[in-house]
Amino acid sequence: MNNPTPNTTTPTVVTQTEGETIYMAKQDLDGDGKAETISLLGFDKQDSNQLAVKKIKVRIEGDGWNQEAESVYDSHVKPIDLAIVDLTADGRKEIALKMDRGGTGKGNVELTLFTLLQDKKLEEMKIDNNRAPEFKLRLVNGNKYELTDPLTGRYWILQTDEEHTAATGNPNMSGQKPQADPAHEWNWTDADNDGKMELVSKQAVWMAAHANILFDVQTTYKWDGTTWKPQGYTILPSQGVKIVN
Ligand SMILES: [Ca+2]
Ligand SMILES: [Ca+2]
Repeated sequence: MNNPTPNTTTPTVVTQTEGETIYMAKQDLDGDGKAETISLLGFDKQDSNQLAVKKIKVRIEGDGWNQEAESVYDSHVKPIDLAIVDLTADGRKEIALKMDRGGTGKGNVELTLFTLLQDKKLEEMKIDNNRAPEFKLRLVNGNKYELTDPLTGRYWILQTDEEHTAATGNPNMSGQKPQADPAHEWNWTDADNDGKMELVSKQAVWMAAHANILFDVQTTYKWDGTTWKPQGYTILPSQGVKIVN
């Protein structure tokens, strides 16, 4: 095994910043009764005082596993929660990481998922969450608004109190498109009791910069065997806002 290819140029070894171990655990991920070792490594730390990283690597070793997968972020993120849970109901556990991106208002939390494939492979699992809800808002009368999801045609009648109405810049809200912030919360639950987990995100929705948040939109994603697909929305009104229909 020594010097298998003499006379060739010695390959340049690129020294990478060694990742810092953030988390290590032994758990049976693939459901065969034998434990794997799971390591979570962080790269490109912001400074030495806080664990804000720009890249995360998950490594699985033992029980026939020797796999790595990574997730790269465009800004520094802090891991705030890690769960090992079978989200797709296939007997193999996913690794779910909640990452704090900072930000103003209610904050910005990103969910990063890694999944085990049948052939002892590990890969990052993407969430199809690029479509922020494109609601439309129409003044009905006074401080009542009709909120519509153009994709499904579903609508809600929102009523704002006077204080809230002033803060949102009424009457200019009518006909405008509400803005949705990135998710500030991610969770998973078997909401419809079908034995499979759904992912649930919450995003703050507002009309004018520095104005009050009108409501949180809660989006439920279902695993369809290939991807996480948004299934529908729930409106969670802020203080000073009611759903009246
Ligand atoms: Ca195992
Ligand atoms: Ca699974």
